[in-house]
Amino acid sequence: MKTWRALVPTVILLILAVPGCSPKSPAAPLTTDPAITPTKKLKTYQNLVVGFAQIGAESEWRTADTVSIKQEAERLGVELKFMDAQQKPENQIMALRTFIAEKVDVIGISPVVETGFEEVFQEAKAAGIPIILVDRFADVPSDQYVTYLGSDFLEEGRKAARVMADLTNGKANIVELVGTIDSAPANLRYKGFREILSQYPDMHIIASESGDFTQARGREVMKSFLEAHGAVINAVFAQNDDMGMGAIQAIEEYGLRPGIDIKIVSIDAARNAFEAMLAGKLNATVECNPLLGPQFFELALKVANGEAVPKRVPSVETIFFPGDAAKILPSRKY
Ligand code: GYE
Repeated sequence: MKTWRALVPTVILLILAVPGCSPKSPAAPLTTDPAITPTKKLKTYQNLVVGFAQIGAESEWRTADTVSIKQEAERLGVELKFMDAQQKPENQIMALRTFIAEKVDVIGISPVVETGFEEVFQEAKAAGIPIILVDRFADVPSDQYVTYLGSDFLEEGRKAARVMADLTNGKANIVELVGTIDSAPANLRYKGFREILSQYPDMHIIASESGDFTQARGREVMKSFLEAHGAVINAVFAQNDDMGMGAIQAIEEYGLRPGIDIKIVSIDAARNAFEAMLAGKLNATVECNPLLGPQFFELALKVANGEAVPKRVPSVETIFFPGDAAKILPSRKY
């Protein structure tokens, strides 16, 4: 910093010495030669300021996502203003207003829910600050964000249903633990799951309720499902691993064997899911990659420099089964 400051007078003198750059030469001819046209200085990671409005710490997935974003900012030397909204959209709106007032270069946000962000996104647009949607989508006009980086939630729901059909031979009374109401992953996993299920006349969703993507709520909701339907239930679709873990607890407390009496498929593929698969209590987990830090900052730098980026950047995902768990768990980062 000190060295940089010490250089400032020299830099100014040099600029003034360049013909045509002096503020005292208004009559300097315009030129199109890129070599001598003064251009806006390109941003680098070292002088990039990024505001990130995170959802909270509701799941293992989220914790891994936060670590990935913070670690990558540190590795690259990006100044990161990180805000945890504790699962409240109104906190994210406040965070965005703070980032706008602070004139950050780029804003990243994982919107808790899909709706309610238009006004504040418009404010960012008016201030000339580009927004990158990370992980979750927001239902806003497409000119209010530059790109959306994240998973294909619809396909994850379809994958979960296909696996469930295999596990139950196409005959199932399924209970569903839905994620946060009005969130992009809950909406799309719900839809994708049903899309495939419609091809199986003997697979029925007998109950569906939100467990808000947390283990504690997943356990409570599963308990109430068991109280209402008992052993009629032979399958659980948990829209994330944490709710799946909650379901496992509730099933054991009810006196049934998770993974055997009741098949369970969840989404995320976090460590807790691998451990549960090794213990024979979870039958499959569909991957949803939370390690979005590297892709996010690469996009942020491009966007800050006005480079074109695709409107949609997907993350690569697969499905894991108990047979893969022992091999994969030791190297699993989340
Ligand atoms: O599946 C869940 C988390 O938005 C994809 O949010 C994410 C979801 C993830 O709480 O565990």
